[in-house]
Amino acid sequence: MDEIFDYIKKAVLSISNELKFPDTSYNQSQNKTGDTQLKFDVISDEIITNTLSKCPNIKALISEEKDESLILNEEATYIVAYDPLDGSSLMDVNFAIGSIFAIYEKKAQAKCLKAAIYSIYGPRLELVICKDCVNLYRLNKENEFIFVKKLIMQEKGKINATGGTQKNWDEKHAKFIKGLFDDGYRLRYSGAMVSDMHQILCKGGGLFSYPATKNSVNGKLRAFFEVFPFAYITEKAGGKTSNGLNESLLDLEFDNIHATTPCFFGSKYEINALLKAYNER
Ligand code: AHM
Ligand code: MG
Repeated sequence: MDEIFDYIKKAVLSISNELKFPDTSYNQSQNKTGDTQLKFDVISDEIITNTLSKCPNIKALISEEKDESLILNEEATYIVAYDPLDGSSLMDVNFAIGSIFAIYEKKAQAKCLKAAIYSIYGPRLELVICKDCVNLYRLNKENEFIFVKKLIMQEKGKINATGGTQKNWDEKHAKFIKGLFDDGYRLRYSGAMVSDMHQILCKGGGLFSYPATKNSVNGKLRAFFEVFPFAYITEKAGGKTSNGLNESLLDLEFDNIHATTPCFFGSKYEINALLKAYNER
C-alpha cells in the first residue's frame, strides 16, 4: 500500500506544477455524470493514469472522468478510484481545489476500502493520507511531503457547509439546516468538496452536506470517488456519516461505478441531529 501512496504523491506533485500555468478552457466532451469537462480535468486524469499505471500493485483504476474501469494487472490486489480534479469549475476564480483517491482491496465497495487520500492545491500543496488515522502532510522546499499533524474531529463543530440549490431542497432538509444556523453555526461553503471537507477536518468539526434535491433525487456527489473516501476519512477522524437514513455511508453498496448518493459528513453531534430531524414524523 505504501508504494501506491508514493505513486499518488508523484501524481499530485505533477498536477500541482501543471496548475500553476493551466489551460482553463472547456473541452467539447462530457463525463459520465454529464459535467462538461475542462481541459484540465482531462490533463489531471491523464497524469494520474500515466503515473499509477507504473505501479505493479494496482489491479484497476476507476476515474470520474472515464466511462469504464481501466484494468492494469489482474493479479494485483488494489483498485484505485479517483476524482482527478474535484472543484475544477472553481479554477477560473483561483479557489483551492484537489484530487481524491480511494483504495479498495479486491473489490470496489465501501466495505473493501483500505485507505483514502486527498490533495489540496491551494497556496500550499497539502496531502491527507488516511489508513488507520488521518495524517496531514505539507510539501516542503525540497519537494517532500512532511508530516504536520493528525486530524481529529471533536464531538461538535461550528461550521455548516451546505450544498445543493436551496430552492430544490425539501422542507425537512431546509428546516434542519435553518436549525443549525439558529444554533449559531456559521456558513462556510466554497463549492469544492476537498476544500470544504478539509476546513471541517482541520478546524475539528462541523457538517458538510450534499442532500437529495428535487432535481437530483440521488444527490450529486459520486459514491466511489468522493463520498466513500471522505466517509472513510471522517469516520477515522472520529466523526460520523450518513445518507440521511443510515448510520454510516460506508454501509452503502452500488453496482454502477458512477452512482451518486445524498451524503452528510460531520461531528457526531451534527449527524445525530440530522438523523433525528430526518426521521421525525
Ligand atoms: P466536480 O467533481 O465536478 O468538481 O463536482 C463536485 C463538486 C464538489 O466538489 C462540490 O461539493 C459540489 O460539486 C458543489 O456543487 P454545487 O455547486 O451544486 O453546490
Ligand atoms: Mg468531484
